Amino acid sequence: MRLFDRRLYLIFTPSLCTADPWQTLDAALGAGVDLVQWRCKEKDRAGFERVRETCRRFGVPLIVNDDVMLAVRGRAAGAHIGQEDMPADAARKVLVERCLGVSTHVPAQIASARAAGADYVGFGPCYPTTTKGYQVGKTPLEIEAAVTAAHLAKLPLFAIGGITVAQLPGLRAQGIDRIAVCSAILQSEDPAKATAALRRWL
Ligand code: TZP
Ligand code: MG
Repeated sequence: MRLFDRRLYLIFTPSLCTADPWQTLDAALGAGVDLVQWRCKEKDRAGFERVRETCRRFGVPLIVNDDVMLAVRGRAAGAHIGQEDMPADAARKVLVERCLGVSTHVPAQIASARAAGADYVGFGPCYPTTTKGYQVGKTPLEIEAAVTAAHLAKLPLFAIGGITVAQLPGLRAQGIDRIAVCSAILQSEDPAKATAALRRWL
């Protein structure tokens, strides 16, 4: 699946939501989130089906974090894996035509993800974030090198990690036009307003 037109990726993690997760998801989708990842470390089939139904209602693709088999059996648009998860080439074989996303942390991993059959990459953490306990982000030069690597690999790149609207001018200047976020939306007092504020830059 081609994701070149997707810009604002919500890593939907119910346990991180300040308010009701389902109201938060509805608000975010209504305000411009155009790609959603189901990231839930416990097995929650009912939650998965609810997020799938919600995404379908908004016409937005759903990607499953880590669980490649759930993505296939649950007829999601695809799966997202990290460097420590199932190898990307093995995930590619299981997913067949479904979308494969890979987390990358250094530019060299972007070409490897492409070689393994990834459809897009996440790159980060761009900024320190308590969400995953990263204390150090990337330098502007590292971000620009990742943008170049993604361009050469012809892969969409989503910047991730500690991204708020305050970083968007700088990120745009470094060539970033896609972002993935958790807390900027899930922990906002007004998720629709937060989403719209991010969306204005993308
Ligand atoms: N992968 C790299 S950083 C990160 C993930 C899942 C956390 C993103 O969350 P936030 O709250 O947008 O920093
Ligand atoms: Mg993972």
